[in-house]
Amino acid sequence: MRNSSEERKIFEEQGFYVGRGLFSADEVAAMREHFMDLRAEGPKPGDMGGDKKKGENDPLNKYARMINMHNWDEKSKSWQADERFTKLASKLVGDNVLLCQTMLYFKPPGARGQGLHQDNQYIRKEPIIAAWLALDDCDAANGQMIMVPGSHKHGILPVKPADLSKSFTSGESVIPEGLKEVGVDMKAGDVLFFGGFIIHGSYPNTTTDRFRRTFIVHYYAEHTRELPVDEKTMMSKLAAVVA
Ligand SMILES: O=C(O)CCC(=O)C(=O)O
Repeated sequence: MRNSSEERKIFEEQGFYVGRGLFSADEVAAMREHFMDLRAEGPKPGDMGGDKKKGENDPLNKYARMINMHNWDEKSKSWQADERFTKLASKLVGDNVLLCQTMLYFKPPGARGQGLHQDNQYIRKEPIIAAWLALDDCDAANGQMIMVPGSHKHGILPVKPADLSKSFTSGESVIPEGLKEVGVDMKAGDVLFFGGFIIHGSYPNTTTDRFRRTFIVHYYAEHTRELPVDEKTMMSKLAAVVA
């Protein structure tokens, strides 16, 4: 096992850190079952899904992304506070962490991914840190996470429209020249930690039979500050910027 200064060095250098095997097979199986049951109950507050016009042809209409489940689901409320997330997140960010949001991506076979972005293009507080728990094994075929190492050293970057045939969200980040995308293979139970400035996202799930489910918690560092308003770097202003 690495000590905390090695973990932090890796996080600061590449912009992310993968904690391997932090959750057991039984724990992730219980989470998968719980969230599939919740999804089967019907719509939940804040669902973000597919293209309604496409009906059953867009799998995200049936498996919309859930957000802020901790507000109405006791298990999510308890899982987001798990010390395997909070202790490592605190070490990596160098401060105590406070809950920002919870999310659950189902990413069923055939689903689109999410255009590459910086979380700070959505959440205008810095620093923040995400803990992304793989509930299934993830690889290129089922739409693993894509990271752009080193992009976190470029500050907040401009946004542009995403390719909606590949992304269920409408914006993506401009990627600084010379930086390369890397896919992160993960096993169910691994946790990917990443900060608000690193460019990341995912491509479609091209399999016919494998979900790529993930439970994601974003935390604020206690010393977090507001990022200044700057329309060209804000996803919420994208329509205005491109209009
Ligand atoms: O899971 C994905 O495909 C993208 C997740 C993401 O962008 C995030 O958690 O900030």
